[in-house]
Amino acid sequence: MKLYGAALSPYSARVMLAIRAKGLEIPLVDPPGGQKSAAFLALNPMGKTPVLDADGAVVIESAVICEFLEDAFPDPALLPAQPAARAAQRTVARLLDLYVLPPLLSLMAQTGDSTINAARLDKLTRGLDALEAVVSRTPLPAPAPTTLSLADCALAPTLLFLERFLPRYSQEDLLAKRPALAALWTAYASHPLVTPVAREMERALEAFGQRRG
Ligand SMILES: N[C@@H](CCC(=O)N[C@@H](CS)C(=O)NCC(=O)O)C(=O)O
Repeated sequence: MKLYGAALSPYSARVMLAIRAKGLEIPLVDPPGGQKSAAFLALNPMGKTPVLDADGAVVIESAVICEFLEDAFPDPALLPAQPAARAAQRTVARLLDLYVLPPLLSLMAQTGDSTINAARLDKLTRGLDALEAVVSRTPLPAPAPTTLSLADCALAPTLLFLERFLPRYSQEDLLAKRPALAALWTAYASHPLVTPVAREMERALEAFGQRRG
C-alpha cells in the first residue's frame, strides 16, 4: 500500500497519524506526475490528496481513508465501541472537514483583499466556536501515548496549523479564546505519535516558504 499526499497537508497528516496509531507501515509518496496529471486524475478525479492505493483498491477523501483503515485493520481500534461515542468522534471530524479546514486553508492562501480575508476569518471563527462547543459538551478521552482516536488524528494537524502556522497570516490567537481546544492542543503537542508528524509538517512549511521566496 502507499499513500499519495504531501507532508504539509493536514488531510495527509490525519491519515499518516491513523496509519502510525495502527502500527502500519504505509509510505507517504508524491502523486505520480503531480496532482493534476492524467495518471493522478485517474485515481482521484478531484485531483486532491490524500489518496490511498490499497493494493489495487483506490480510496479517496481523508475521512473515508481513515474509516477504511479502521475497517481493514480493526486492531488497535481508533473508534470507541459505543454508538454515541463513535458519533461524537465522527462529529468532530465532520465539523473540521466542513467548517474549519476549508476557511483555515483559504485564509493561508491570502488574497491581499482584506474584505475576502475578513470573511474567511469570520467563517473559521464560527467553525471553531461550533467545535469548541461540541468538545466541551462531549469531551474526547485523553489519548494514551501509544494511540490516538480518529477524532484526534483529524484534530491534531488542524490545531497545529492554528497554533503554529496561522499566526503568520493573522493576528488573532484563535486557540486562546477556546479552552477546550487549547487543552487538546497541549495534549497533542507532546504526544509521541503527533510530534514526528508535526516536525514533518513544519519542515514542509519551511520548504514551501523558501520556494515562495
Ligand atoms: N476533502 C478532501 C480535501 C483534500 C484537500 O483539499 N487536499 C488539498 C491538499 S491540503 C489538495 O489536494 N488541494 C489541491 C486542489 O484542491 O487542487 C479530503 O479530506 O481528502
